[in-house]
Amino acid sequence: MQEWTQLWLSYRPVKAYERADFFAEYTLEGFEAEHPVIRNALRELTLGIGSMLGVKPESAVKKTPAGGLRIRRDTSIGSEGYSLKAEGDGITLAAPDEKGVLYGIFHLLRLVSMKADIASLDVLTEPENPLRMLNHWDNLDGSIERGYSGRSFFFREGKILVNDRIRDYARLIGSIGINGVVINNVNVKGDATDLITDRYFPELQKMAEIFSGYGIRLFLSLNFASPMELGGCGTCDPLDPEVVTWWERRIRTVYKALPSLGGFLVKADSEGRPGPFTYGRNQAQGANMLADVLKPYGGLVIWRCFVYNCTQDWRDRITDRARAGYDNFCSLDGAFRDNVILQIKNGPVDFQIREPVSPLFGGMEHTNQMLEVQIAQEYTGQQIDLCYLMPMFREVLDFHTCCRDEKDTVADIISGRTFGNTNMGIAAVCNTGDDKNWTGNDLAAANLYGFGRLAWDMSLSSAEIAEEWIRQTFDLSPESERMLRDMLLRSREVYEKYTCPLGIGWMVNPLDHYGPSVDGYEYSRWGTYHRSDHLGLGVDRTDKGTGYAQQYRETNAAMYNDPHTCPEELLLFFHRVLYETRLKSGKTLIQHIYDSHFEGASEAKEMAECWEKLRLELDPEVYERVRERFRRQIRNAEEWRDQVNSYFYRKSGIPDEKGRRIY
Ligand code: GCW
Repeated sequence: MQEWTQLWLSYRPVKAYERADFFAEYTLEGFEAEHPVIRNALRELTLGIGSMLGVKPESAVKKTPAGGLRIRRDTSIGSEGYSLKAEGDGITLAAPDEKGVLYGIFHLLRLVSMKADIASLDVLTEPENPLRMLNHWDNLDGSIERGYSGRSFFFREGKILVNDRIRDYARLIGSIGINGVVINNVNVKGDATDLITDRYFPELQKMAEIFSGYGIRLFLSLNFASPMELGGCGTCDPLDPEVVTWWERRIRTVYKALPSLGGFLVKADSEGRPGPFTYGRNQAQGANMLADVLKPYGGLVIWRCFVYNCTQDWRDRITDRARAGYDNFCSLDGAFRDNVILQIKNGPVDFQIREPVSPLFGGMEHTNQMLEVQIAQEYTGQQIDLCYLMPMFREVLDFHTCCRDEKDTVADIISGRTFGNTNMGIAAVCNTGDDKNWTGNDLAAANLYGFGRLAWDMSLSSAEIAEEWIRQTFDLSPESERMLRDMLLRSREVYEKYTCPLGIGWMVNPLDHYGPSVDGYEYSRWGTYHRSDHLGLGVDRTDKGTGYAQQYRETNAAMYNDPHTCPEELLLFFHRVLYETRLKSGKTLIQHIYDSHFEGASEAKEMAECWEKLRLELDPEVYERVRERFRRQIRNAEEWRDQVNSYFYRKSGIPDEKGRRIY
């Protein structure tokens, strides 16, 4: 029995493919067949084409092939890019480097697996984001923080695993263009602190080698307090010479063992993790100290901006967690070394189903920045509920920050187009684990696939990505493909409808973050309040409230500040609104809450019914696995509907106009 699936790389036979002859032979010009990346690319070509078309691509080095696949070096193409062109009886794949060849081969395999016609193929593509990363929150004991797909395939009981699954993981993510992976949780504790010691170097070397064969650089999360925890220093003050010397020695040893290491991801001064604040230093002083130490080795410091006060008093209405990222970082714009990248969550709070875009995008002009999104569905249904996230990511990427007259979107900024920075990109908190199907819910793999594709090409639409993924993953009739695509495309909105209204967020069960608990965080220290009472709800983040809206550039600040121009889906994020206030739909706020919750729960049921229609076309195991998740989603949606509606009915005393059942 197969221990794990191959997701979109399953290479099912493609019948009657007209262009099988294109793949019978290949030539390689300007590349060494023995280069690890080329070797893997050719191995993949042989595997994929053999399995899909029953043809074994032969090397034609010594002959002059009439057609076939011609792979050649072309340094006029941007790094990691490639072109594919159908010419005569064959195809030319041109690339500037080995990685371009690998990506070009995966592109061809994708086209064949989608049964696309390649006779007039003519593509030139270069990745928009220099860094396209996955962040795993895997712990050394094998658990995964916010993991919904089993246990870690990197770690078990304090040991690093290096096996065939790691290779398949590298193939899968290499095929969608991922070029950097952080394997351990940003909360670095216990054994994980030792990852920068010889205790783990031999396995890390093997892992880095497998990764680099697929164009991927290994990164590690780092414990800022290592000088104290490992080195016996009395401090980890970034300006203390003893601390700097300790880091210099340690990093020298690390790079001696792991010369290809990309660098480190750091969560400092956040949710109890140590950082420069303890010593009265700012975030730039902390990050720059590490950056200087890493500089000689070409290492990067990816420094997270998730820095906020997590011991707030709920009575305090002045402190606003949404403000924290900007308050802690924006004034430091320009103060960071060029090998520091600030990694910024898409929203100002924490990966909710609906948040505005972080005002740090467009706020900082002289600092390398990466966007951080979360495909691990912590707050978006935990890979039980269907929630295809590309529509959300598209909204973030397309958001106009108004920092310039043109090229002002988040996509422009993170790709370096706006300010000309080079160390830029995008990262996702990953949704994988050692479950047979990698992502728990088979449909959640669309988020992994989609993230990689979008990171490469930010002009792809959510629908295009869904279609590609479906075609490569399943074997469905065109009508069923469309139905599944439509399910994916509407799923985020459905989830939003039955959970938190109009951008208010939270209302989840504390700790595990699945299912409703409207007041779960209302009287806690986490700074995530909805402030509901008998008259209304929402947080006043305008100039009369916490002033968060003023962190945006002028046009956006004015738009958010006024409830009439604030996008309605974010209304309660920015404004306190009374239950009887009319929305643009003409409905009152309270009626909107009732209606959207009834709708969301019934749409969840509809999606489950759609899935059931696909039964005969699906592998029974996949069908059952997803069906079981839909059953749980329906229960979850009903629970959300009833708890949220009852809560607001009890607070407001206003009945549902349609007289539906509220408890
Ligand atoms: O949303 C919170 C999660 C934590 C996580 C943190 C972070 C890794 O609940 O589990 O810690 O975000 O992003 O650092």
